[in-house]
Amino acid sequence: MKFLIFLLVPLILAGHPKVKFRSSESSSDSESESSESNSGSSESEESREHHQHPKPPAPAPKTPSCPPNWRQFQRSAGLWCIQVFWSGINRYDAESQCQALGATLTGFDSLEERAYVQNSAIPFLQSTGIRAGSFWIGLVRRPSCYGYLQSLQAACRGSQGFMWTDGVSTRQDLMNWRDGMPDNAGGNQNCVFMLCRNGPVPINGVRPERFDDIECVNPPNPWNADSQKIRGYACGKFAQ
Ligand SMILES: [Ca+2]
Repeated sequence: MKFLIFLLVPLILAGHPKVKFRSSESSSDSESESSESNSGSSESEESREHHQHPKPPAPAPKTPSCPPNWRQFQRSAGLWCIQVFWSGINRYDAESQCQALGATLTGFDSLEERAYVQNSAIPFLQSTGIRAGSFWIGLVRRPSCYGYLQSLQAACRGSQGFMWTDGVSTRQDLMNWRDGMPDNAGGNQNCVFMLCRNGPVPINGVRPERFDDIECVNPPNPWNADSQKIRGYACGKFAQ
């Protein structure tokens, strides 16, 4: 009988829920220990890897700036760079030259930008003995205002008929027309240049920073030949 009890007690205990529970708890503990031990091993691998291949320091954020010889201006959309070039080319070629430099013919977002183009012209005019000349800028007639009769429509009169082409400038009040302009004389004056001069006294009515609407290619020089002659163009682009 004692022998039977000795055999039965372990069998009963094995079927007891408490025994099963403890067995499961113990298994869970061992899994958890195993998982912790794995995680510890993974950390040490990472740290070993870190020692073997140190990450390079993150580069400092680059502050946008203008290339040498480009003057920078703060626009609300970002830092804008302007440079004036000397050449008697037509408006389309001037735009291509600007684009080759990652720029475009510049419009104006401030009085300072406009004055800068005029002032940049002075050394060139002084060095050549020319008293006045004209420079392409990023301003054209709106296509909906092409043609002499169309340009007389109310929506096309004065500055309303023109748009800046640099993709940023919007201010109509900076369109500084020469007296009597824009006039679309001949009905094909779809581009605009800015008159620049060397010297404080108006020369044949040419005042600095004044605009005239003019043919985009081979503009005629009916009078004031020097002032009407294309001497250059002004490019603009965002600082990088
Ligand atoms: Ca004109």
